Amino acid sequence: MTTEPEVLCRIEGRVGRITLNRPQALHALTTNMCRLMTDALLAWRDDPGVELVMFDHSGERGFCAGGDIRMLAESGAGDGRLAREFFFTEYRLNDLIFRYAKPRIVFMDGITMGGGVGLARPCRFRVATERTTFAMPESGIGLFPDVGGGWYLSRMPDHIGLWLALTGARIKAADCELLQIATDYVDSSRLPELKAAILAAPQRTEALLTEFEGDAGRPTIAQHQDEIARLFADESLEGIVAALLAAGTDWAGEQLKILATKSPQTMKVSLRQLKLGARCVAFAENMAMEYRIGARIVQSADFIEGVRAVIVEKDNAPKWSPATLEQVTESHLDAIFSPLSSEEEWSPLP
Ligand code: QUE
Repeated sequence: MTTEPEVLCRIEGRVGRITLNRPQALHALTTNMCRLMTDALLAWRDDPGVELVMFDHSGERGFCAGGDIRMLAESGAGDGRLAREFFFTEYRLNDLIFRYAKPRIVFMDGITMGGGVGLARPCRFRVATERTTFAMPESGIGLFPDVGGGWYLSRMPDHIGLWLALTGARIKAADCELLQIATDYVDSSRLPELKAAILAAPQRTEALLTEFEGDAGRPTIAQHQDEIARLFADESLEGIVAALLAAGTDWAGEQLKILATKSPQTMKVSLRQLKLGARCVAFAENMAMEYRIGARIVQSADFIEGVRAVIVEKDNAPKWSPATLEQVTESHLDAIFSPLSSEEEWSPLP
């Protein structure tokens, strides 16, 4: 019996092509997939035959749902070694794509969440389609918006990145363009033709994208941008909740209902992560911070409970601990963000 690799890495013409190939799990990333992609990117870095790197996925459903959450939770419930190994490997890959000297193009044709965002966002050309659904949904499972969320989300205008992190809101292509999550919009029916044209002439990628550019429609976030800017501006989460309560609009009420279902620990971690990420000068500095958080959070009660409630048993009724925002103290957060021992700290690929 032959088993297909979880990610296909090959050279087509002058393009290094990486196709996620774990369709039964919506291409959720495993440590093995991250290693395969890293090895290919390192081999192509100095290969003059490779001009462009292309990321896409096999089959019809979504680009990438995130990470192998069940494995992470099982590991986290034990010694956490495999979970830390996954984050270490995944963040090195995120950082490698970020500083890669050759152009990268990604097709976010469908679900692009969590770990998928970590692959897509550092690409130079980021193509959305009418099937694109973007989110950082980790607050719903007691994880945190990693893979560079501290860097990218904190650099979005009007606190929209914080809103995405706290609520896990799902957004479509036009919003992705507004937030520069996507650089281009192409109707999914035209992707086969566009990909073939790029594979035949990678040096024409930018012109081809202009030629194939479609209309993503109106961004829905625009309607709420002023409200997000005003209501998600406070320095503290308690302040943000108070602002939403005081606003008294339907939209603010909906946001409060959503936040009431999310992990208080994750929400406070996310706020501090974005504050620190905004101040990072190098992307790798942000990733080292996120690795510290990940190493702790993966063994926390909330992550184990969140995966149980949302992914495994699907009762969608997680019991968070600490149960309220007030109970998540600054000293609890200090422990999550504190440096690891020097052997354990994250470092970029040499
Ligand atoms: C938060 C997450 C993930 C999630 C749901 C969340 C995540 C992830 C998946 C997922 C979805 C479908 C699959 C699969 C995994 O869901 O990271 O294998 O088939 O991978 O609320 O972070």
